[in-house]
Amino acid sequence: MDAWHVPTPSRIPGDGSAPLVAHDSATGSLQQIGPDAGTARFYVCGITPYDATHIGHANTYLTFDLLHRVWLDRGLQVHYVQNVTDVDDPLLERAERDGVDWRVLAREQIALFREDMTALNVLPPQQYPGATETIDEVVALIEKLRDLGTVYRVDDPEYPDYYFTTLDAPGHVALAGLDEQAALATFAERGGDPDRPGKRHPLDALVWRMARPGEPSWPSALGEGRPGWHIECSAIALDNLGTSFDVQGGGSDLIFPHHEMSAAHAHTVSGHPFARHWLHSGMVGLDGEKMSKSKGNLVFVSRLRHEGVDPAAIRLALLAHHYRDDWMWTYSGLRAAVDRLAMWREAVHNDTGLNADSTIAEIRAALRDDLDAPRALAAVDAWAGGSLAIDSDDTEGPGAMLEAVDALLGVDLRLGTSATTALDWQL
Ligand code: 5CA
Ligand code: ZN
Repeated sequence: MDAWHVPTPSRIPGDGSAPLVAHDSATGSLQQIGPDAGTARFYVCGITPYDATHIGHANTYLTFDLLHRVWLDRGLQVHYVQNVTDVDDPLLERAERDGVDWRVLAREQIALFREDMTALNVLPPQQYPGATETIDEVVALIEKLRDLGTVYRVDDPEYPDYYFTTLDAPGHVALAGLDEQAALATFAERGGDPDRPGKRHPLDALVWRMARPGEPSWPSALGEGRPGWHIECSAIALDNLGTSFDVQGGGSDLIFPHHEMSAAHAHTVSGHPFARHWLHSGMVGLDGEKMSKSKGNLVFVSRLRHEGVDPAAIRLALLAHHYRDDWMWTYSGLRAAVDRLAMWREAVHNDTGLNADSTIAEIRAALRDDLDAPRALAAVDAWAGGSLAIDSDDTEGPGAMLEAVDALLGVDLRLGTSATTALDWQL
């Protein structure tokens, strides 16, 4: 399906060649992320289209937008793929609860997500496929895994679903490093079915679910059914990016089982590592708990936008936190971002301004150091404060900083782009 449109930023002057070092979840250490020349390839797990786009989602896609912008600043080509889980149990359950057609729910939520991503100035993926558009690729992948002896059918005469032998598969790597007890508990919490009778091992992952009455299904050589969740991302990434692409990304709630299982499917079938590195963003919460669809403690980007909050302020409120931290959304944080945005705008539109070169170099350095956005923001704060304080003709205009903040941080400092007020209801 179509993604959304945000223009690729123009290259800014100065030296952007330094590599990016970031925390790789697979090794637990800082690693160089991306090649030194050519094309950087990455896959980020997209939404399951209901309750979108909440601030936690936005934080995750913004994290990978920073990665994207650093790669572009290095002069690399970037190949970015994101999926949409447009058929899966949670989506079907929500559609059933609300008495709407699951396809209509998905379509509306994807449209809203596109609007939110555009407003937040998040650069789009080149491919944006849905699970429902990838059925043939999923089926072909499962058939190959079955030929390798790593997929079997559960012993259930009514619904002999297909499962992947996670722990025994040659391409399984313990990405999350969990012991079996912890893995079982997390698997059960995050959509797994450890207790399903007929499985060979409780951690085996569903790859093809046979059709049930009232559920969507597709005819296939495996029988009429629909894809499991993890195999969807393996198939979409392999099909569009090939093997051993630079990064698989998502929120830290996806490390296990989702990323470990997707990687195991793909590695087993190809004999090559799925991704070279895994990056994960922290979880955003509200009132002391992780923001999640199941708890319903959600703050929506679209609601804030409709209340008149400038999307650039939402972006700054998120960038004020390091991407790996877990943190709680607060309206005082949003207020601080609104104030910061106003100060930055005033500084870039001042007739005078400090030379921006060293600040731009510091933004670049901060982002290359494990995507340290708070450090980059502090550098711009210092520049803006200094620029507003001086009264001298011996200065430069605002152009360089305006372009750098747009290209590297994705924050639009042009005047009159949208409202920055209307927060009084919460503050
Ligand atoms: N469709 C799957 C991935 S294939 C999925 O997890 N969808 S989702 O809608 O539940 O989440 C979309 C993305 O937002 C995922 O990368 C997830 O890790 C991230 N995410 C979900 N909740 C939060 C949160 N509270 N804070 C930060 N990121 C979150
Ligand atoms: Zn995924």
